[in-house]
Amino acid sequence: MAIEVQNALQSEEQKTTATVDLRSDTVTKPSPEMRRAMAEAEVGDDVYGEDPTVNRLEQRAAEIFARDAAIFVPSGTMGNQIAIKIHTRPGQEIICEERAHIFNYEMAMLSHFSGCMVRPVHGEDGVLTWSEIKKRISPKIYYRAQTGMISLENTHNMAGGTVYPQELADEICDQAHEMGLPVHLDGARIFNASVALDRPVREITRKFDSVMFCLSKGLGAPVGSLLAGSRNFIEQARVYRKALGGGMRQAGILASAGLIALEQGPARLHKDHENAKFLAEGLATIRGIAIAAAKVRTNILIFDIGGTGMTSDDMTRELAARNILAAGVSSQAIRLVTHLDVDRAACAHALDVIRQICK
Ligand code: TLP
Repeated sequence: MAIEVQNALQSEEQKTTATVDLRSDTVTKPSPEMRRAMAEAEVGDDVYGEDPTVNRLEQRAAEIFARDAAIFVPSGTMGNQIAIKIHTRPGQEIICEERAHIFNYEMAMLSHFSGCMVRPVHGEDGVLTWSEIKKRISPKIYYRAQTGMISLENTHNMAGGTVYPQELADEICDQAHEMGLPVHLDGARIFNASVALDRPVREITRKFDSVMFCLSKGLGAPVGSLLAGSRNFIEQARVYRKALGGGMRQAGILASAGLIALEQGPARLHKDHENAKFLAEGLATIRGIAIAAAKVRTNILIFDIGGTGMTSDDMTRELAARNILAAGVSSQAIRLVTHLDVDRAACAHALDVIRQICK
């Protein structure tokens, strides 16, 4: 067969093969049920507190997390940054793991908006222990910047979706509170942690002063996150959300999809975890790829491709040309995230393509 014809056929085949998007669980599209709910949502002006659907979502989130109150925010970033603003004063330090989202992917907003600095700590698999944190807490001396808060991330995204052992998280909260330090939880994927630990979110988050979680990741909503905490904390959060331009008016259209995500999303996350495990175990058998498959417990996996001789740019480009989308997280590491729009067959296909590319 002439090369041109072969190429044309190949590219035709590529066009017809559905794209498998493993870049993030943020890429999910709203289900038909969500779209219907959005079209029919009862709405009002949420800046006046008059959107019944937003109010219902906030109430349900507060109930599920056993908190006084919760507030709907457009993004996880805004939820985290509002919490940081409330917990700290300018000139203070925030202790978090060195790969934390608040430190690396939130546009240095904790310095810009809250006037704080990060005191990063390395934790094996992204998990901090009190003994490591304790060493980084500033002594109470007037000429040292004071520690303002601690922030943990569960699951830990850039450590590969790792889960906090509950006793470690509890100990950090208890000890920090003894010293008068608040602890925030970046729980963007806390429902994934809850499934992995087989414990309800209210239980695994109860000692934190504030919790942010996302509807728009594994739970499948198109937009939105919630910040939960005490009544006083949420009252302050409302002020800062408005200040940041997050007062969203008839946001019930978004909250209606969020309610479906919150009520129905968690029950299917175990499938994403099984698919991630399947991918990790498959990847571990490919020469040149290194991954600790046994550590993959939720929907994120990060693998090293140093042994293939390719950079992550090379590999993601090769994959994209075959309709598999993956994200490079460093020059030699690639992240895959499973979610409700990729099933087992799609994962098996992605694995085959990666295997071919590595040959
Ligand atoms: N994470 C995104 C990217 O920003 C990296 C992703 O694709 O995983 N906390 C954690 C742990 C997150 O992973 C993210 C988003 C956020 C906060 C921020 O959420 P959004 O994107 O809604 O601002």
